[in-house]
Amino acid sequence: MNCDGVINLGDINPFSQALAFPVQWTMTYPGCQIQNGDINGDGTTDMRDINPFSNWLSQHMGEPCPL
Ligand SMILES: [Ca+2]
Repeated sequence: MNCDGVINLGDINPFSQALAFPVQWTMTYPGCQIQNGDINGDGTTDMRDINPFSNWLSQHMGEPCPL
């Protein structure tokens, strides 16, 4: 969610920011796609992605970001 190319703890705050303040997130991470946070694949990055994000993060920690 911070577009540094790696899945790690550094994505947690940007993910939270994307949910709460998507416009601010877009300005903070220009060029990043907010859809990166659509972990459950329903087409929207929202509160329903929190638990999937947490699970996904723990399963893929340290891996290259797929997006
Ligand atoms: Ca979603």
